[in-house]
Amino acid sequence: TINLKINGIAVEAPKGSTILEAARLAHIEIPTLCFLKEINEIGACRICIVELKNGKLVTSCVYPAEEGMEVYTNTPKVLDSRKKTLQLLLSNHNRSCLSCVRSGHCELQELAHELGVDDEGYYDGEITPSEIDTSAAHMIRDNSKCILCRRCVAVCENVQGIGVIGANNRGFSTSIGSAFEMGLGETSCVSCGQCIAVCPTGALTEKDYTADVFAAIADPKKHVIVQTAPAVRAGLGEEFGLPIGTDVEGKMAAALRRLGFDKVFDTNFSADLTIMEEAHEFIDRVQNGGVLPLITSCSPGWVKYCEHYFPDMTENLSSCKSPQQMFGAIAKSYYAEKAGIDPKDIVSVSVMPCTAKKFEIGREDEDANGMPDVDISITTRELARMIKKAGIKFLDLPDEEFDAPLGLGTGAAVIFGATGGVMEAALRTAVETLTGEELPKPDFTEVRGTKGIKEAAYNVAGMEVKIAVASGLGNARELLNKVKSGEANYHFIEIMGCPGGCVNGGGQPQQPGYVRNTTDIRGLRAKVLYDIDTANPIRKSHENPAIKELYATYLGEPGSEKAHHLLHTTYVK
Ligand code: HC1
Repeated sequence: TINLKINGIAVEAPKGSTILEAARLAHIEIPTLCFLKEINEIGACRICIVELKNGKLVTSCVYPAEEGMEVYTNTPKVLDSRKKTLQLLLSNHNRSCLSCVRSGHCELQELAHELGVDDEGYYDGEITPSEIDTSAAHMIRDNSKCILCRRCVAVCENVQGIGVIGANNRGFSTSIGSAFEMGLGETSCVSCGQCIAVCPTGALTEKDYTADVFAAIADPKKHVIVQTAPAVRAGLGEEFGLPIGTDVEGKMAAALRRLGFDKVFDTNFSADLTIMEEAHEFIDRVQNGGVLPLITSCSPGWVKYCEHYFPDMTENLSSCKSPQQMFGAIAKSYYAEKAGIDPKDIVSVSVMPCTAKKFEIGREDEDANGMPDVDISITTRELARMIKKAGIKFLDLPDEEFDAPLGLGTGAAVIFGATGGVMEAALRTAVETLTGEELPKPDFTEVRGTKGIKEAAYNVAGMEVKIAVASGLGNARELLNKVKSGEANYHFIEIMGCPGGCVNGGGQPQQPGYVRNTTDIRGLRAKVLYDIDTANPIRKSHENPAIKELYATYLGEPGSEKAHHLLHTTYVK
């Protein structure tokens, strides 16, 4: 360790700490803007400036804490420097805070309050000309609100390994965008939305479809149903001030009912259905010499990535649609028939922690009933916006249940939202199917946890089954390159596009940089899902009574012709 003084207080910090980290040990949070730990450590924005004993100003996010150092974080010189930095940013910023979707939880706005920026008109003048990019299916870039912190560039390049955005031009004309000023929709962006998740301002936002949902609900001719992804219940509460890692499943169901949805269903139902189909597909490929490893296909960012970057591996992708899409296909066939509703009158809405789901609903071969399986996909953030707009007092709501039958899901389904969860759910069903015996306990703990790549091997009915799990596309690339080179060999792989899985999806509540840098957000949210799993009396997809009935009365067996028509899809190379 090393010993230093921060604002006159003695601090002992681990060797290798930055001043920012050492200050945290003294319970002082130095403001940051561009800094994202291990992702964007460029010391560029200079908001985190501190003063050394010799009067020198240094950027604390990258400057090493040293033995005997004396650091001051709040001198007039420091505060003045931070304010000037902020004023420079604000002088080239579209300050339409009243209408900005990030107002109230914008990191720039928060700093402006903290640092006492008091004359907004002072910053009037020329700002770098920019156009709003709406070309992508899932998001909007408004560079008039960009502060060039480069967090989006770093997460796209360093975490996802994609790199479709970067800085164009120089000086006052600098802007973030794609090469040759192409629209994002023209690039090989996979719609994961991790750039939105890290953006400190309103420069990057999902395409908002909340008005379409309100309009559908208000239309008396429409039967509007909603499904909620596993991970949404683990994130939504943050939008209402609850601590990260709060389970709001019951309040969420209550809120959706009060918003006016005709039926409040759950993607967990169709996650169980996905397991039935995917476990069957896995066993079939193993027993009949099919293409292995089988790779999961429920994460649309990952599927698009596979198509763009590993096109020779699309045959490894499971032909199963994602749970979102399976839900939609079943809602407009089985459910419509059962309820006596013309599927044309159904508006199928999904609430997802994901922005790529907005892209997925428009993919080819996702329209089993001659119409889109899902009509509108909104993010966790958009749902929160709707609840607030409707004046629903979320925190005061009682806990309510989902509606039957498409609201019934098992513990296996809810863990889909955390990396490793799909694999664990599939193993619970595949192992029992292959052995014909009940598992002594359904937990496959080797595939849990937020590590980027996980591996395990299981002896199943005399066969060694090797599996791997990767989350985040940088990790996916690493894993797949090993598979391609022959360095690693597996039977079954789970890949999720976002690091940590859907709990950390691009549509989840945005947490500011200082929280992201200090909190295991994905771990806390994942714990919610594992706790729900443990508490559920039914923890295996094949034991879901609503799924059993669906097969018994409608689909026949997993992999049947009808199941194939409704629940499976195709990929482009
Ligand atoms: Fe996911 Fe999935 S787990 S992809 O992460 O397979 O988005 O939560 O809904 O479809 O079930 C997302 C989450 C979600 C699907 C399921």
